[in-house]
Amino acid sequence: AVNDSEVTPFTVPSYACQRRSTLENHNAVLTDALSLLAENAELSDEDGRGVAFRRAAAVLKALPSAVTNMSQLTGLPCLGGHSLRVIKDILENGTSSEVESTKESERFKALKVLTGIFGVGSKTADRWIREGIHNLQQLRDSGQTLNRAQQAGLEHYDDIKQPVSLAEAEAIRGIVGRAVASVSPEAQIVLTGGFRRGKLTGHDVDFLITHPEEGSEVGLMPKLVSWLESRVSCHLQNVLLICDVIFLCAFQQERIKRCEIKLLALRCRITYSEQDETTASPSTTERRWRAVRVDLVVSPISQFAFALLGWTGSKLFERELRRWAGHEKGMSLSSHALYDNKQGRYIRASSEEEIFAHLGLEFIPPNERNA
Ligand code: TTP
Ligand code: MN
Ligand code: MN
Ligand code: MN
Repeated sequence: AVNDSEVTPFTVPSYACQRRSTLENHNAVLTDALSLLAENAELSDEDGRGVAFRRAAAVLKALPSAVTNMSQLTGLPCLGGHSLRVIKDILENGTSSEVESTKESERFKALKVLTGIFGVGSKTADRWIREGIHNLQQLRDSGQTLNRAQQAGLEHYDDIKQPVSLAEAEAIRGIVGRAVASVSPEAQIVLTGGFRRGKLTGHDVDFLITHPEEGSEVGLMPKLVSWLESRVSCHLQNVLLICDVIFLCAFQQERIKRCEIKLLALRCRITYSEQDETTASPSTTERRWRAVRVDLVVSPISQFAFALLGWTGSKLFERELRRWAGHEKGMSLSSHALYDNKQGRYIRASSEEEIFAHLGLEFIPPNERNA
């Protein structure tokens, strides 16, 4: 047994954007538990509590080794009483009774299933639960009016739930890239979100599109979506991808900010033709059709660096960057701009590195933003 006096407490800076968080996590049991409580709080519209659990989990993710003793946590930031009780419970008993009872609660299970439908948020799910709807079958039988997004979300529920692999993301990158090139040859496209941070799976595929000439990005999104809607098929290296847009939701055009966002799902059939090494003849692995969630963002080049930083995530890393900017630097950071509140002016930046420098932060590369 380790004597308390021999334990060296860990130290980490208090903002997640000051830390390097890789995908390696030595405290997954603890962070899974805290993340579940965060999710439950968020689904119950208790965002403050949700963030507190997310911050606590992020501190544990940043530790260089597994926590074995509560005294190692002395002086660490963002660990409130509630999070510490959960950690203590797990270190002492192997599980946390609060986490276990939350996981098993009918309400949590129903909220998870219902908000898993694209286009259904916690408010709608809560209303349905109060009307006795706890699962997809009860929803189908209830005669509730669903909007188009929700209907499609319900229809493709299993596909949308299934994680997207890196290979699928790259195949979709190929087809969206071809679509972009054909509607605007000079436009550029980058993969953002979790895949840019080095994750091997995701719940969707996120793309950011821009044009080197300011203003030439205007009108690109509708053309791009029409191209995708026209049910195209194309061969890209060893991948045949047939896609059409099966639903297009939550269209958001921020006119003033000159940035367009579309959340959609593509129906994809990805056929990998691999050279069979033993027989030297091509063998084909065909996948069935599936729906994949895709987020498309078009940004003017003047905002590109801010959009790239804002859409790479993680969500907590982004939140912490904005908190740092506001609380420590008197600045407002968004996916469009950085504003200096004291000087009353916008600060330009053409790369992520420049934004970190303006914020007085050491540059953290995407694969270390997995807070
Ligand atoms: P997500 O796609 O939700 O998350 P992810 O890619 O990190 O994880 P997963 O692999 O599960 O898909 O969000 C990607 C980033 O986009 C994240 O940093 C949050 C950010 N974002 C929005 O989701 N909505 C917005 O309106 C803006 C401006 C940014
Ligand atoms: Mn994503
Ligand atoms: Mn996610
Ligand atoms: Mn996304």
